Amino acid sequence: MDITLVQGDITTQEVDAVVNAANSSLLGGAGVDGAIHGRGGPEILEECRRLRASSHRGGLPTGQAVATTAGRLPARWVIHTVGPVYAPGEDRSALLASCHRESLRVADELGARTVAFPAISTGIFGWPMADAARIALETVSAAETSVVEVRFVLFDATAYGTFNDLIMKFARKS
Ligand code: AR6
Repeated sequence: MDITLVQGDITTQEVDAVVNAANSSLLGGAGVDGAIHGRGGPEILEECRRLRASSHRGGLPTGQAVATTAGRLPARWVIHTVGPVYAPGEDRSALLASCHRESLRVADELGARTVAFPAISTGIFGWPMADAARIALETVSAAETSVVEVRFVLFDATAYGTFNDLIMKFARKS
């Protein structure tokens, strides 16, 4: 699997699936979630509401993932996952790793070969970028998946730089 990095907006990515940093309600929010629903249009929310009325009555638990249409986005699917809120006194890294693993598992079920991830939990949920980048890159590199490209889409130059520095370190070690 290739791991690639781009700086930009995840809603413009031409990939099979984009991962949404959602919340348990699945009914939208700010940040990436707001951008995906805003640009993808109402079909995504309609499908989220159907999930809430059927398989996901209690919402989507942290660390899990579920797919919907991508509406008007260039992608075919949105894979919604719920990252953990950062808590300095508690190690929630396993949940952040699980978001990445579960999103790739759902991608495999869909037959998605190219998947774009945002830096889950690093915005409103407050996770420090360098630590989130390490967890994301380690988890994705170790995943057994048929996905051929995982593209991390970083919103700003600082986030891009943080991911890029880590990728370089990984490359030097291997
Ligand atoms: N494309 C790529 N990255 C983006 C974009 C974009 N269009 N917009 C923001 N980012 P966040 P979280 C970056 O807050 O921390 C929502 O309300 C952003 O700079 O979107 O997991 C949900 O409904 C940051 O680095 O997600 C939840 O309630 C990263 O994406 C909550 O926020 C993630 O920031 C989830 O919080």
